[in-house]
Parts: sequence; C-alpha cells; structure tokens
Amino acid sequence: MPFHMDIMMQNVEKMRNDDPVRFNKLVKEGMAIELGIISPISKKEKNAEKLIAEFFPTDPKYREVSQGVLDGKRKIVEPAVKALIEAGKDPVDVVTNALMPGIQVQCEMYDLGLSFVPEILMSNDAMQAGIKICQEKIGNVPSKGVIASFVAEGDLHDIGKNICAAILKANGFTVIDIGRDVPKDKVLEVVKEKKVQLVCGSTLMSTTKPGLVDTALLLELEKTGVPVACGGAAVSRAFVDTFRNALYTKSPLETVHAATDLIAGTKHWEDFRK
Ligand code: B12
Repeated sequence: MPFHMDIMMQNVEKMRNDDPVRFNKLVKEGMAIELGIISPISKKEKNAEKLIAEFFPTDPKYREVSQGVLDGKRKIVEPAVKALIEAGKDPVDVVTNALMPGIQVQCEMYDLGLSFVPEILMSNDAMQAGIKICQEKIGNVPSKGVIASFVAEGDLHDIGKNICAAILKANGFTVIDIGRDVPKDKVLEVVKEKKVQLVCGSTLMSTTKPGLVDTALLLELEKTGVPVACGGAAVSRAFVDTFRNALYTKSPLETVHAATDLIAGTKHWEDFRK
C-alpha cells in the first residue's frame, strides 16, 4: 500500500510540474484536498503575516472585524460589526468579507500548527457573535423556502456549515439546523416533520463522506422529493456526481442560487450535472 501511495504522489508531483492548469483545477474542485496533497512547499512558505495579506480585506473597518475574529475577541468584533451595519453596510457583505476572513486565517494557521483548538473555538465564538448582529439586522423577511442543514455522521466540523446557514438565512430562507454528526435517519425525520424543501449537507473529512451519499439516497428511497446540496472541503463535484439525488455547490452563495432554482421548481438536481 505505501508503495502505491508513493507512485500516486510521484504522478501528482509530475502533474503539478507538467500540467499546472489541470493541477490547479483539481485543487479548486477539492480533489487535492480530498487526497491530502495540497502542496507541502506552499505550506512551508506560509506564515501568519502572509495569510493575513492573502485573506484580509483592505478596508480598515472591515479589517478590524477580521482581526477581532482572528484574535478571538468578541468585545472588539461586536461593536465593530454594529458600526458597519449602522453605516449601512450589507449584512451578507459583512459576514463574507469582514467576519469570514478572520476564521479562514485562524483555520489555515491551525492547519500549519501555528494555532490550536482553543484559538479556533475563540475565533468561532467571536465570529458567531458578529453573525448574530448581522442576522438581527436582516430581521423577519417572508421565507423563500425551508432548508435543513447538517454535517455528516461522525464529523464535528461545523464552522463552514454555520457560515453557509447564516448566508442562506440572510438571503431569506428558513434554515433548520440539524447540527453536526447527524445520522441519515435523523435528517429524514426532520425533512418529513418540518416540510423541508432542500437539505444542505457538508463534511470536511474523507472518512465521513459516505454519510452524504447515504442521506441523499435515503431521501430518494423514501420519496421525499428533497435533494441534498453537498459542500465542504472534503467534497468535490466529481464525488457528488457519483450518487443520485444530490448536487455539488462549492460556496454558500452558489447554494443560495441553487436553492432559489430548486425550491421554485425551475431546476431539478439532475440539471446541476450538465
Ligand atoms: C477547525 C478544524 C477543526 C476543529 C473543528 C471545530 C468546529 N466546530 O468545526 C477541531 C479542532 C475540533 C477539529 C477536529 C478534528 N479535525 Co479538523 N480541521 C479544522 C480545520 C483547521 C479548519 C476547518 C474549518 O472550519 N475551516 C473554515 C471553514 C469556514 O471552511 P470550510 O468548512 O471549508 O467551509 C467553507 C466551504 O467548504 C464551504 N462549505 C462548508 N460547509 C458547506 C456546506 C454547504 C452545503 C456548502 C454549499 C458549502 C459549505 O463554505 C465555507 C465558507 O467558504 C481543517 C483544515 C483546513 N484548513 O481546512 C481541519 C481538518 C478538516 N480536520 C481534520 C481532521 C483529521 C480532524 C480530526 C480527526 C483531528 C484529530 N486527529 O483529532 C478531528 C475530527 C473530529 C471529528 N470527529 O470531526 C482534517 C480532515 C482530513 C480529511 N480530509 O479527512 C483537516 C482537513 C486537517 C488536515 N489537513 O488534516 N478540526
């Protein structure tokens, strides 16, 4: 087995050198992350300063929020987000371009061994406090449809799912959060009880990907008519195209567009395969 892995890694290295366009395409679609082969060279070159330069916004007021999230400082984030909202900034823009960069840098640093679990949790807490203020601003708008959101069984990574749910809510959908580490039967139960129109499922680990397959197939077998929009770092279009009743949406905003079409009935999950 290690022998085969060596050959695979050699081929991947060859592809990176000979065909960088194809290699970058695989990285973008999550394939390289899935295989655990994101460039070790680029990892070595990264540090907090470079990550901040890569992810942080240039606007100083937005930057203050990102830095507050990175530092895990709810007391900085809350007033800074309030000030942006009071200045008339779009709450979705604040989530995407002020709050998210902070958690992105923290997560990259964790991955490099430059930060640890407590820092992740504090940054998440600070980000959630900011998201809450943005959601309060949006208030109660007529619902565009009911979406249930979950993380696959065995997986505890829910930061991305929560961001995705916040952006769907901000765009007028009612989102039922089923939580993380969710078995397929629980998803089915919620779909039936709450008249759910679309399920959003995510996973960040290769080992828990089957949970998405099983859930999509169970919802089809039970004739719910509800597909699963799948996302998260371990999920790629190539993977989702291998099973029925599911579609791949790369980003929360792509999910908003897909949800609008699916719930309006102008598109079916199969249309996302073309
Ligand atoms: C934070 C983190 C943790 C935190 C999770 C805290 C939490 N409440 O979520 C903690 C420390 C608890 C943790 C634990 C573990 N982790 Co971890 N973790 C990460 C880390 C650093 C960041 C993930 C993250 O939150 N990113 C930030 C968010 C915003 O990004 P995101 O989730 O990708 O979401 C974006 C998109 O993917 C998308 N998206 C996300 N969800 C959805 C859903 C839909 C529907 C859509 C459309 C889009 C979408 O939109 C988001 C915004 O752009 C990653 C490495 C990395 N850099 O990605 C490892 C990583 C995911 N962890 C990993 C592992 C192995 C583990 C552990 C097993 C470690 C261990 N040995 O204990 C445990 C797992 C425990 C379990 N059973 O789940 C591996 C998974 C490897 C793999 N491919 O299988 C990774 C990739 C690290 C690595 N390089 O090895 N982890």
